[in-house]
Amino acid sequence: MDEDQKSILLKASARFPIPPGAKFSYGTAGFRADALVLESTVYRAGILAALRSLQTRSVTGLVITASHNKISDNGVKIADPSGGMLTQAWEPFADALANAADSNHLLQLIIEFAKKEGILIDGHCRAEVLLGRDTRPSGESLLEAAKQGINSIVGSAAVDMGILTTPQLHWMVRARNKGLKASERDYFVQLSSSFRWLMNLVPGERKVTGTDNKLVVDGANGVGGEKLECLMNRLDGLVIEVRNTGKGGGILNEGVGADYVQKEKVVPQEFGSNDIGMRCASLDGDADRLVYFIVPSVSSHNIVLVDGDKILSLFALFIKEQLGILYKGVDENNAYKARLGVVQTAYANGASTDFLKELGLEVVLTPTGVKFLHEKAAECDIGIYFEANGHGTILFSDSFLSWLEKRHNELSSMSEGSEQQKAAMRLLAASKLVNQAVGDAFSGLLLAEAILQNLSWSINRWNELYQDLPSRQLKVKVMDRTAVVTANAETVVVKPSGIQEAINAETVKYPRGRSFIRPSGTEDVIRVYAEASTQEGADSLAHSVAKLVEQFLG
Ligand code: NG1
Ligand code: ZN
Repeated sequence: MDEDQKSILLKASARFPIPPGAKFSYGTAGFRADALVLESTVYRAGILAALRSLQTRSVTGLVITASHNKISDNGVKIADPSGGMLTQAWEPFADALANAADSNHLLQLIIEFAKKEGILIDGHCRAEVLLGRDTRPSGESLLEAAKQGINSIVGSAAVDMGILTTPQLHWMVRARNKGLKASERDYFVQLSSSFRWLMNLVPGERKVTGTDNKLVVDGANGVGGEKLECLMNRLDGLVIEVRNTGKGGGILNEGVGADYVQKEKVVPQEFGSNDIGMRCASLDGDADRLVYFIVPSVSSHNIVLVDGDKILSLFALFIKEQLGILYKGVDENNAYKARLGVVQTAYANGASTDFLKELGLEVVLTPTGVKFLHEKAAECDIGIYFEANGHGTILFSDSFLSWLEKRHNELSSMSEGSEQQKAAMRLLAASKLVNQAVGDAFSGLLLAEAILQNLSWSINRWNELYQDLPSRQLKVKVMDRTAVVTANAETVVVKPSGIQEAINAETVKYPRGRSFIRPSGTEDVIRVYAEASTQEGADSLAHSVAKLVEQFLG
């Protein structure tokens, strides 16, 4: 690194001192904290995104969002050249950068890391980072900090893509590195055209009109609400009414949004008796999560939740059915043996895992955080992953897609209009519709809608795929959440010693009881999950386990 570069870094970073006593961790999905303490972290994340771009000679991304967290929080995460999350190998460096005590330490860290990773910071190689942010009021100034971080590495360009959903930014990074069109308009065109393609394959007698093609969406008063309004104008065969767009004075994620609906299982604001029986859905604050719900009656504030597990089950069922049609009568030796797999976390409802296994699917559990699920799903030809909270997508391998395209062309010339050819088309259209960079509430929503219409299913029929086991989630504030260490995809606590045995002793008291604890990666709490054959049982088990957490860690 030459002297000019050193002095640029020292001068610029001095403008973003780390707040006294602060400790940052890259966590489940990037850095998150109260927006007031985040400037230095975002500035440093800008440097990191530029270095990753230099190393890979590809475009990277940086998004300013705190997703489902409260409006006063914010966060920053990096998109790798694939469009997925930052490679886990760089997370320790991200932590070290964010916590460097001053400009000199920061410079030293960068020099050492660049040497170790073989990154040439000489001003000759170009780096490019795409930037996006959600609608939080703190977003604009934090984005400025990110730009200054990127510009502190000579030869780097920060390209501000404006206000975007998190999945839009990831999609753009992926598209840019694949040499494809990557504007916001291109994103909307890809989603709406592949949706139209799938809808054109709905059997004639099943085409629905009227209220059945209407969906009411809770936009969480965030970026998703306003972007969905742009997307819906391009859609045929689906009427969307968006509420909680953020324009009506509601507050981001407050009494609204996918996290609130999934965790509290109650009607979000602006929904009520007029929506009884309607197909409703909620996005989270940056539109990478999606859950569906039904308002069952006037008397109750509770909803019937159709969560990420049920979205995954619907997708798995549909893909399996289409593959079955496609392979019918095909000589086994000539068919491409596509490996279809599903990935969940310990938060998946036990009834969903049973259902998927009964379908004959391979189910894998990973720790919480889509970076882990995505990695596992990518090992399959068709890998479907979802967290119960509605974050997930479907990944198609390149080799499967090239076989599918070839097969589709053969079928089109031999038996145009046959069921097999249509199945190939549906799978191709689905692969173009789903966001293969990260989970995306919009592409998930369009695929769910198209599948429901292809199957001619109501949301009630979908909900009846299986009955969720009653569950309860609680949070416990403790002195030091890092004192809890887990293993086996977070299903077992190995530290502090003795607590797992105590949890087991509680769990066996409940029919179909299951419970686990883990430290949150995005909030300063220990999360408790419990499941049992009755709601009273799940509640009581969760409270007993929460007490154990207080006893062992309080
Ligand atoms: P933490 O706070 O680590 O539990 C939460 C979600 C994750 C994931 C991240 C990122 C739950 C129980 N946890 O993580 O699944 O979505 O946020 O947004 O929903
Ligand atoms: Zn989110």
